[in-house]
Amino acid sequence: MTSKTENRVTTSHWGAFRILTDDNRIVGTEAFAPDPHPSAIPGILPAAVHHASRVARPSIRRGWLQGGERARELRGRDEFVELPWDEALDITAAELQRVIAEHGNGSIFGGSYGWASAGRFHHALGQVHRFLNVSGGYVSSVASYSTAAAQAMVPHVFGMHFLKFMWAWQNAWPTIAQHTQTLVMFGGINPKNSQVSMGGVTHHETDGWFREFARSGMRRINISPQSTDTPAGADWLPVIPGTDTAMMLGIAHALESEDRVDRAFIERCTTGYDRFASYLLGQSDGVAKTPEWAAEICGIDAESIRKLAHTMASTRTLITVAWSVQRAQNGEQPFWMAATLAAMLGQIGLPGGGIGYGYGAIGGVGVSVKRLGGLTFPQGDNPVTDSIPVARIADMLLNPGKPYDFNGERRNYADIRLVYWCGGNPFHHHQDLNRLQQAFRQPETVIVHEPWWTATAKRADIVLPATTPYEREDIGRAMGDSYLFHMPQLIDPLGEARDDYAIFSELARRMGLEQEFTLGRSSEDWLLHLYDEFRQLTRANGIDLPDFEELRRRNWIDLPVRGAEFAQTPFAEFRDNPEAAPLQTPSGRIEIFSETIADFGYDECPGHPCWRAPDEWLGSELATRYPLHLVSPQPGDKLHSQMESAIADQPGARPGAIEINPVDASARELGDGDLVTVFNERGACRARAHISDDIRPGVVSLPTGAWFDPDSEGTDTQGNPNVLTRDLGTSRIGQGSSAHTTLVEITRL
Ligand SMILES: Nc1nc2c(c(=O)[nH]1)N[C@H]1C(S)=C(S)[C@@H](COP(=O)(O)OP(=O)(O)OC[C@H]3O[C@@H](n4cnc5c(=O)[nH]c(N)nc54)[C@H](O)[C@@H]3O)O[C@H]1N2
Ligand SMILES: Nc1nc2c(c(=O)[nH]1)N[C@H]1C(S)=C(S)[C@@H](COP(=O)(O)OP(=O)(O)OC[C@H]3O[C@@H](n4cnc5c(=O)[nH]c(N)nc54)[C@H](O)[C@@H]3O)O[C@H]1N2
Ligand SMILES: [Mo]
Repeated sequence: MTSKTENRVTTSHWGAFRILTDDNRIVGTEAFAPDPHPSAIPGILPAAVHHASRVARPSIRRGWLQGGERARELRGRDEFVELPWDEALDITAAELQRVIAEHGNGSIFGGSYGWASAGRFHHALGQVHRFLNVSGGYVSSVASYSTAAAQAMVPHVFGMHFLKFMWAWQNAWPTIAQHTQTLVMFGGINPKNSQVSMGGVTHHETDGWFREFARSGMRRINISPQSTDTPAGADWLPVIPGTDTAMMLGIAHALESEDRVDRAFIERCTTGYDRFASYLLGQSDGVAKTPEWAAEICGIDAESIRKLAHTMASTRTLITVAWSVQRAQNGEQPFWMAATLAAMLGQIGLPGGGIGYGYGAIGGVGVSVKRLGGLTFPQGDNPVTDSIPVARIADMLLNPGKPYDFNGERRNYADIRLVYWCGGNPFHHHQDLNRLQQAFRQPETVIVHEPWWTATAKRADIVLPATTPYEREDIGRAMGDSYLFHMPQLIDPLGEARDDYAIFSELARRMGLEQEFTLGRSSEDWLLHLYDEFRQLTRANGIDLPDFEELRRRNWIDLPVRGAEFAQTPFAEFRDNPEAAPLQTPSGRIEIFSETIADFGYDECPGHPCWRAPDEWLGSELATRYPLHLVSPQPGDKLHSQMESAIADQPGARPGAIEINPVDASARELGDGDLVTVFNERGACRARAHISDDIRPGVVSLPTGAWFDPDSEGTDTQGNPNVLTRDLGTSRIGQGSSAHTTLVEITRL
């Protein structure tokens, strides 16, 4: 590396930006000119990349080096010994070999969930999975914290993978702008979240589209505990968290009892409506799900529910549901019920009508691009077939061998001896962190690659310092985006940091697997190889790309794959002729009743969508002790826990701000900015009160993102909501994270 580079553009999960360097340091960032609404997130980058919290050298925990059962108890409290790379790699490779020899590859957990960083080759998860695959395999994890309940439920209802639905079967923004008259948003469409997309979003479009919707007079209805969940100007129906399904049932009842259901669509394109209707009308359980019934539960009055039903039935309506709504106990239900409601309106398959999931959750959803695929680092095959639903990590570590149910299957948790994490921060992302801390004391060894001393790195045994994207060369390219980026190396690696690929290549060599892992390729060889494959793919699509040297020179290329001409109307063919273009469900139609699900025999989820009161919500017994519902959305100023140490340095930033309604604040004699303790039976954290009318009474909001850092009493000092959230699966269908099902109390410090 030369000590000075020209200022080049790179990309990230939060979009492209220009990096200014001086003397091997990142000194600033600038917006990428073609982006109409660039994210402010890169502003923190210079401070974060060079922060004192970077892992400087390979580090191994003293108690682990000394060995012995009881040393595990010290995990998280012990000190680390810095070692030269060669020694640390020898120790790591030998430990992997020992565990494999003594317990088999089925005792290694390599699910390693997390967002890591953008870049197609140096993607930490792809790297660790390929490495563990060539080493004989690992217990993996399926689905995501984002959408596990949806990933289990949507295939039962629509006969396709949720990710396929999300990327290829949704109305694009231009279609919505042209045709939708009423946009009904459960959980909102949040511009703070659409800053981000996996692998990047170059044109931040959401705000622009919402300005357009406002200009055209589209009705926008934000059904959410926070008014800020949708760009300003929408009507706000401040629903009680966890009760969307009840509200949807109230709307459905109004449609059914006033004969506004599209019977022809129901007849032609769905199955099982009658059995659902018998529940809706109370014939099967004696409770009619009237708007009045719903109002009692969801906190939105019956008149508003009826009015909304009329509007939806008389205008082109798109119902959207945010992912957050399914990150709750029985989170499968609002996704199923919203589909049922859309089917009752009969607009599925019409442009700008029907149902959509996850608009705004990430920036790429709704963008009209031709999706090309390609540029994937091959992970190989995993000889171990065992996996867990991703959010069941603590359950698995605490309960080896124990049976559990998942989407109709009975499985048993593996007996895990070694955990390998690369590109994620479970002590930020998992629920009930005190429980996770116990769980992380179970395995014999925890290995982490990290650029920073995160809460997870601090709770590992072996910590290997990884580079950030600015310290290596890569290619950037994302779903829902038209751009291709060369991501140049801008500075030398910090400290002794190495690329994940370099670390795994060295471990593979020590384990006699170098050729299998690298295929004899250097990083640069891989980049050339992946790019070459991509060029062939684009050529087959009529797009000629320059060679890699030229891509390096140009820095970025906007591929001709974005524009209104790539927008499609999802389900149009199916709607026209369901016999000729059936869905891949057992019935070939939208399943309002699913025999498959009914046969699972789960009482929390019969064969049709239903309302089941969660264990924790404002209507539950527990609310007498913990009367505030905690929602824990994504942070607006960053991505999850990334670059947290630099954020935490900013005056007043930590502990994080918890939003609270003036009514609840005054009942607790809280002033704006007061330091508070937020607590329940699972744990406690500090926070700073932020009093606001933008949140409904009875609900408080504390974003994720802080690094868990408990004081001697166990109270997290930074404001990480996950010391409070519950660690139970959404249901036996999805077994997803139910972070939003959480009650708390707040006191002034
Ligand atoms: N309460 C509550 N909790 C939640 C949620 C919620 O709504 N409420 N949301 C959940 C969701 S949807 C998600 S996706 C998760 C997000 O949780 P995570 O994806 O675990 O969060 P990140 O902070 O993005 O973690 C990525 C880590 O990878 C590291 N990293 C970056 N680049 C590299 C690299 O090149 N190599 C290596 N080795 N490491 C790298 C970063 O420093 C960071 O520590 O949180 C979940 N947790
Ligand atoms: N800036 C930024 N953007 C991000 C991320 C980030 O870390 N930073 N993370 C990305 C990731 S990984 C994901 S998965 C997505 C997540 O995208 P989402 O899941 O859509 O977003 P959240 O921010 O978790 O929650 C959005 C809102 O849902 C509301 N909500 C909570 N519970 C309920 C409920 O029961 N009913 C209703 N109606 N509303 C409810 C809350 O008021 C909350 O503000 O965001 C992505 N975008
Ligand atoms: Mo996510």
